Amino acid sequence: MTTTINDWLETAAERRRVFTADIHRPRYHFLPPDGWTNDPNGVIQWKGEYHLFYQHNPHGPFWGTIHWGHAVSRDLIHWEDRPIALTPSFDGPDKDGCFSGCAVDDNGTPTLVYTGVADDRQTQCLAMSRDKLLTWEKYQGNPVLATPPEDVRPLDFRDPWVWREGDTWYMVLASGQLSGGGVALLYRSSDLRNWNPLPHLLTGEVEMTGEVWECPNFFPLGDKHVLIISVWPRHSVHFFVGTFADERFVPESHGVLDPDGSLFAPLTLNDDKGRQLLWGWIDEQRSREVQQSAGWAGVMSLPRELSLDKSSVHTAFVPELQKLRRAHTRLNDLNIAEAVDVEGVKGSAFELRLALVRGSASRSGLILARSPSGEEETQIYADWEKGELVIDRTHSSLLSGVEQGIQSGTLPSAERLYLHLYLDGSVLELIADEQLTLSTRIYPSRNDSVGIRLFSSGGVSGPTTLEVWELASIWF
Ligand code: DQQ
Repeated sequence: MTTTINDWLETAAERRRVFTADIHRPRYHFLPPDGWTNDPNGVIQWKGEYHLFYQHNPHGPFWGTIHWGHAVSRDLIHWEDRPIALTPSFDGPDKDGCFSGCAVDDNGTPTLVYTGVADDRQTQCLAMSRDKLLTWEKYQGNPVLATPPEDVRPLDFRDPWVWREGDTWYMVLASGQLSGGGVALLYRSSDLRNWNPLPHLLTGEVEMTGEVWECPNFFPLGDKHVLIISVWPRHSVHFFVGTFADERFVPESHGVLDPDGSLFAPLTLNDDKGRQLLWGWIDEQRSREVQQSAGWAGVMSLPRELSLDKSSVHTAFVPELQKLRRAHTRLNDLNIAEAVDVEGVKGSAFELRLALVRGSASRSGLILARSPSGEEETQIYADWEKGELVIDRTHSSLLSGVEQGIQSGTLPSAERLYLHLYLDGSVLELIADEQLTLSTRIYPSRNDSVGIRLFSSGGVSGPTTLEVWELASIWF
């Protein structure tokens, strides 16, 4: 078995090396060696190691023939590939795809709970590992839950989220109500194999949270419970904070994660440090043709830690990421009257922290991935008058077939901005004041689109502190 794994690792490394010169491919985010990925699946800690599974098409960089890929990490940052965990079984209840789900510890047996798709029917299936999560055997009695309730859309019945309380297993599934609006379904079991329905955990209204929900997460955070759902087809992520008692969830507040952003279908894990960690799928923002010629598509977000501030979910990048820091630049007490080049810092794989006071400016912020004469650049700024944090990709790329829109979210403060940002090739993730997260993709065409600037307009912003660290690759 050891030889097999080593062979696999070598092959995976070779497949990764093919992309060494691809300036859009991330260097310190996790993504499969090649092909397609979408949702994170089954994140679990086992004997101290983090296991990340993910929706994967090994046959090409497009959604289809959905498998579960697998990777392992000891430190949350460096990942080692593992062989594919789940492959659709010819003639099985998952013959058309192994859709999203979770991983649980069933009295010492690692167990995946996932949605099998066959002829458009979605049912819930199990797979177990007897060799430390390396290979997976599907349960002979699959599917373990086959029939959706009568009041939901019969072809949307997926993405199990499972946890245990005492001797009882609970499962939340996502669907849409026939009467309109998403729904989180709740089930109970004593053995993971026989499931009984309970009253729906939560229903939504179409206008607010769309028609169909996907990928539910339900977990305690602080003294509350949080339900996270992803909305299809609008691709937005919502959270509800409330109380859970006597198998009933009463939401008290609602918010959006990554408004307008590329992050979707997040999955969380409560790790052995007691942290609720979150990974999401960051999708491509370029045409299928361009994805096809790139040879890869989709990437996992960096891990983030969730916390609760009153009734709001806050997010922060995990401190383990600091391991990747290399060359460091710090600029203190700057007053920014117009555009200022940040000398000596260049690149497309860095971490940046910006603390900025509004002053008299109407807009202030950063320009990244800028070519020397500004043909390509991405602006990230506080529009103080509108109260928005904006990512403007209008001039991010001279290429065709890539999205170039403007994304924005509500500024947490009217007077100051504290920005924590990671750029990694085409992946841009930022968190403002732990409250607003925005994730997006940029695809500059030029190798020299690597400049950084600070700017303000309509007045002077300051004092400003900027710190930038070049970051190491996690692969070679
Ligand atoms: N992706 C999976 C589904 C899930 C959707 C299929 C969310 O299980 O609902 O690839 O992106």
